[in-house]
Amino acid sequence: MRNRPEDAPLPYYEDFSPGHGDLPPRAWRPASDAARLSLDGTWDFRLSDTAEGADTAFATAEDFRPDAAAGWHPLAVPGHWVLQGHGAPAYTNVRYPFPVDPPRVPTENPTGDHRRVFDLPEEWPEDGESVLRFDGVESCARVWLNGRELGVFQGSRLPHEFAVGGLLRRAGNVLAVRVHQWSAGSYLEDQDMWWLPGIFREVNLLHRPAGAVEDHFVHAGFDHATGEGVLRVESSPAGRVLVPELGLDLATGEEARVPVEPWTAETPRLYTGELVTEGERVELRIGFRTVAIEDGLFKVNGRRVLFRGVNRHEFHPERGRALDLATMREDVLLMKRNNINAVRTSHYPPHPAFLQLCDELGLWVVDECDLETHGFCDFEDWRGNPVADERFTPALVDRARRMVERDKNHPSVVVWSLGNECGAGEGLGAMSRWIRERDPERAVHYENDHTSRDSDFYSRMYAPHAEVELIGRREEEALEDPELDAHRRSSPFLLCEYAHAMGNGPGGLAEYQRLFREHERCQGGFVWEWIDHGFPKTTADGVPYFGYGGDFGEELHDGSFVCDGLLFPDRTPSPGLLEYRKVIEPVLMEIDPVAGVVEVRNDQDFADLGAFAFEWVYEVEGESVAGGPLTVPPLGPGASARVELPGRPGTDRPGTGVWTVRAALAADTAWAARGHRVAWAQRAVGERAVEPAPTTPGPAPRRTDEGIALGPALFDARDGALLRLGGLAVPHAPRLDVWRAPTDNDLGASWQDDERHAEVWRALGLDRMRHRLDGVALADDGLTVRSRVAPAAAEVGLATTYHWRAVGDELLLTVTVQPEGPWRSTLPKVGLRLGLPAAYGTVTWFGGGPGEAYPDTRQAAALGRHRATVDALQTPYVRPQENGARADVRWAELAADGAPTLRVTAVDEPFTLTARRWTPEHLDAARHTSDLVPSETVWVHLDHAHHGMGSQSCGPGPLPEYHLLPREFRFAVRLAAR
Ligand code: IPT
Repeated sequence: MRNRPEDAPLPYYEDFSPGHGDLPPRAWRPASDAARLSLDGTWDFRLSDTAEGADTAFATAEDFRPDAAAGWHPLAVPGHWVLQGHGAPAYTNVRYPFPVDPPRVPTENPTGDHRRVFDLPEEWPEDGESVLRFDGVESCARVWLNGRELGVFQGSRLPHEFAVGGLLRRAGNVLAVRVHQWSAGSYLEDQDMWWLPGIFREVNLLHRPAGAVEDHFVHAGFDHATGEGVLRVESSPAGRVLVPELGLDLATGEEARVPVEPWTAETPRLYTGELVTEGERVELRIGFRTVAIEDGLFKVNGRRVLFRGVNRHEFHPERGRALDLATMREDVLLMKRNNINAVRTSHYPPHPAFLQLCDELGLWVVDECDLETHGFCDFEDWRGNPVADERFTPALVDRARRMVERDKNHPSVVVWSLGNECGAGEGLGAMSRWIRERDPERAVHYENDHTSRDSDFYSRMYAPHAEVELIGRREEEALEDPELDAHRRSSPFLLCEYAHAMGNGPGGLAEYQRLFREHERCQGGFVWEWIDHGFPKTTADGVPYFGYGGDFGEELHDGSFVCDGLLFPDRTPSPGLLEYRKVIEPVLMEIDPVAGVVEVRNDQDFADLGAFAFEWVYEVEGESVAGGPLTVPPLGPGASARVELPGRPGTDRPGTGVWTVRAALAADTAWAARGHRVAWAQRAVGERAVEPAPTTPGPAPRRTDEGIALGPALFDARDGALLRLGGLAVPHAPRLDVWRAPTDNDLGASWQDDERHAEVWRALGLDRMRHRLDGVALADDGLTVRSRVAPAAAEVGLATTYHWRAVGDELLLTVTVQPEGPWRSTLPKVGLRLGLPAAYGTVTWFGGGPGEAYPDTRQAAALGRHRATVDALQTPYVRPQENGARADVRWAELAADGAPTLRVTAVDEPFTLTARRWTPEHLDAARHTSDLVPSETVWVHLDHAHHGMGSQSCGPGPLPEYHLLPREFRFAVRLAAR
């Protein structure tokens, strides 16, 4: 550390300004005929603890050699050095991981010196200019080429370019970049994610021939009244615009009107063209569409749009935010295949190639600026907030400008978002004014200033259903200022974040979707968030798991809050994604088995149903009886029709009959193959959906030397516990269970005012219930075991009676639960827990599946016959918690090689089935998946009721109808070992 005189100006990395020396921002282009040299690859790298800990000879000295002995190592660029063995990633959500004193940053400021030597390719032109382009560097860079300093910049996820033509040599160019992890810019980049410094996007050298395109702006509107596209391309310098497919050859600045197919996320029609100037040909991908706020609605091409969106951070478990093209493509394909039609680029402009994929494959994009100052919310009235500090305003406007200029030619981008969670301030106004002036053809979004003064939307995050409904009716509470209130009340409504997908959940998606369909003002939302940001680690014994905040030596961190996505870190879809996919299906179908019809509604905004083929299937007890294609007219958007089903196929197969209708892609598309399922509906018609309790009396229990014998079973004479059923010795007899390993949503977020359920449950002791035996009674109608289940130190309890009867080779177990004392909390669940030997590793069931389902997350579960191993039934939430329940089960069989199969049949009502190799207590104690060690027992849960999931890990808890309140419960199952 060198001494700095007291009165010296602050260094560039503590400067409020965005930097100096670089060129004005301009449009990103998919392709051009100008030469380009990628500088990606292996660079030399050295890490220092402080910003000025090492001298700058690496950048300026002609004879410098990056010696291993002097701490130089190879480093992959693009990449984050903390993911390549130098330092460590760190996670905080709201809090800045350094003292808050803008624009100052800590002396401990990890600084990476990057150096790369390159030659120009043979064919690199001698004439013209050359530009050095950085697509993303976190958080502040100082750049030298061939010993000459080019400038400095801040603004991590934004492009920065320098003119370098005069400095280039044919061979042996030395590019040196000093990157500081912390800068004044860090105060503007307090997004909820890992802090990952480095040159994490490409570095390119771009040739700029004389007369090359400096910048261009494609204006491609769609006049929905005439069906014409309206094209005008601004360019400097001027040139010509060619769109052969439309027969267009016009001058830049000139307007053309031609009949076109419009661009929408559902029909992403792009026209390829070219912009030709004297020195360059630049590819154009033109999508004709017009965005408007009209009649209080956000419209594209004259129609209201419903966003079925997600918030997407850039994340890859090995590469952090240094995403490759294949991963970006995978994200877009996964979104499309899961019926998602919109993405908010939380909370920074993504890699530009991602937007190109959105153009091509069709997603509405809310492009968000690289801005968040959330950490200031912890101080009184957001004291010190950079968006309310005019010294930061130039940097804010610079960020808005870099985003808009870079991304302005993407048809998929329909909304500019100023940033996330910055409270309110004039700096936001300055950004919004700059954007509106430069691009009046898109809408502007900002959420965190609830007056909506700088936004075309009334936008909220995590608003509960009831409030969304109120807003949908334009009946929200008024703002004090009548003018602002009038503006906000006439604005369309968005949930820029909702349904916090952390761990098990989110619950309540279907109910939100209903509100979006009912109220035209509610134009949908963006689930928080797309992917879990978990980094792979291994235990000392070599067991892999995903790490989260606190696993990397951070002194301050926010734990597993960084794992709250619809995808697991390795991009495996979580049950939450499957649920969302079902809830946002583009076709709604409702089967009326009595009338023999299915009501089909096209729930898309633009396309007709022509892309889909429909089919029907009739199954009995999960086995197909008949099926075939279903002819559905190509209904327009919003239209519906009643379509006749064929007559119910005759069959003598006994069991529950189920109609299923499905819509699938009729032909291959760019994002999925023909046959890919987009929607389905089901309806059971069964003669015996669930068996009623048998009424015929069975044999009476009797005491024997071994215990109490009842039909096929033997019970312990002292406590009435089931010991054996037929040939199956039961190691752990069924008994009442109310505990589940709290989910992130059960735990709730620390800032929640509402009751956090798991906290109440644990305080009450529901995780340590004791079972007191009150009596074992034998009677003609069976064996009755009475008990009281209650935790220490509590006056509440559950009087529980198990009544056993023998029916043929089966046992009928009826359980009654009567709450005692002043219960004031909900229950996690009510059900039975029993243990089988570890060999019981396969489960077959007729019920909901194939995946897990809870009361408010059960839309995606289809009634059918499913089969899985016990291991495959587990959902590997990054932080272990309750998971894996199969709902709506009519019967289930647990099988082991060479041992009798246990068959459980639902009586009166279906049950929820869970089987795992550890107990809820083990699950509760585990911090990572690697802590879950299989035991000698397969624990089987036959649950009668569960508390809902909700979304309280950040938003509202389960809706009241999904609260599991103590009351009298009575439920029954039949057990057989065959
Ligand atoms: C909201 C943030 O905008 C988002 O970045 C993320 O942190 C999310 O919450 C939670 O995962 S802010 C929240 C405190 C309302």
